[in-house]
Amino acid sequence: NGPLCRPQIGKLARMSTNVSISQAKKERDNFLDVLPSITESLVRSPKFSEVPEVGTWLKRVLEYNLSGGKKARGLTTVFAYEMLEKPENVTEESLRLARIMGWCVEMLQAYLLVLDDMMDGSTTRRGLPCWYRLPDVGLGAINDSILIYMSIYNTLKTNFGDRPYYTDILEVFNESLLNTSIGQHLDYTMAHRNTNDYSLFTIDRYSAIVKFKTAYYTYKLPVSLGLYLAGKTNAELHKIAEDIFLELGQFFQSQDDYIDCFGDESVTGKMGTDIQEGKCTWLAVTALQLCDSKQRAEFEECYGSKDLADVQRIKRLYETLGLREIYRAHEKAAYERIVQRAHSLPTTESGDSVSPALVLKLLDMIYNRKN
Ligand code: DMA
Ligand code: MG
Ligand code: MG
Ligand code: MG
Repeated sequence: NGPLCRPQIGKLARMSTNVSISQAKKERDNFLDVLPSITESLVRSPKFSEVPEVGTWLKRVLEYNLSGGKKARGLTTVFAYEMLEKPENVTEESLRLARIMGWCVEMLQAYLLVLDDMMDGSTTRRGLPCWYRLPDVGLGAINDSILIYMSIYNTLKTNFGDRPYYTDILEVFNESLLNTSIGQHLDYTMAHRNTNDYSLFTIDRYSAIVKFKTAYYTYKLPVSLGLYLAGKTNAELHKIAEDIFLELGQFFQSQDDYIDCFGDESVTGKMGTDIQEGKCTWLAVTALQLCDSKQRAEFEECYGSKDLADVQRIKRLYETLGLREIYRAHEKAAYERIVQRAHSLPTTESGDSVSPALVLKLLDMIYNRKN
């Protein structure tokens, strides 16, 4: 067992583990407690009194697609607010609003996942069938995603409509969705090119895809929302946050790619499809960098095939190339780089900055994650 197999990191996480596990559970429970009132308010909208069956349907759509999962993005919103706000302004009421904002990010995530699972040919999500796979849903899932999407804006209007930062938060949601759809377009088209030419599977291309499809809505959005909730509107400050959190988001997606292939389905709750779909993933790009010509030919022959034997051959190739260990080393290096950056964040002209503790907390939340 060399140093690659046993990285001496994650110390930050371990040092405070016992306190933070119960704290994390408490915050998660507090977060979950807010959802029923949000759903109730959406379903009770006068709009549905004419067509109550649609209100009942929306309730089912929201309950199914907002349950399970890590709630990473929703909790990130709450933590960002808590750690960026002046301590004297953090009250039960301000936290309740931050949690509602967190649920709006979770609704954006649910909206994206309903569509993502259709585009990726996925079968399971959070331990259940993907929404579109339910017999009474099917392609109606496309319209259901619109119902989820509109629930974000209804919830924002109800709870934040009279706040001075209302337009800012609408814009940051819109910008995040545009960025995600740019990334999802790149992700989808890279995988559906009907060619065995993998010269486009480069690390630069990969970085662009994951920055757009994941990093913006997973980190930049929640942190920007936390800043707005704390009354911080300075564009320079939002840019400082964006720079560091986009890196964290790219790291997050490389983990997701690893888990898709090497994760335990009973823990991840989703069956991987990246190899079958021919996705431009961290594993595929790294494998192509390491392959000799014979291995490259095998990759070209098997990648993007739904045939189980082909999928197994790609997995064996990944093993032969030592991708598990290389990934561990990548995860360690990415972790250390982000820790270092967190300690040397720039400040705005007025001397404001993002707290390093927030970066470290969010990093520790995902380091070594298995789901
Ligand atoms: C995640 O990509 C990106 C979005 C916008 C949902 P993915 O398809 O790898 O996610 P998952 O592995 O959860 O399906
Ligand atoms: Mg997917
Ligand atoms: Mg996808
Ligand atoms: Mg994935």
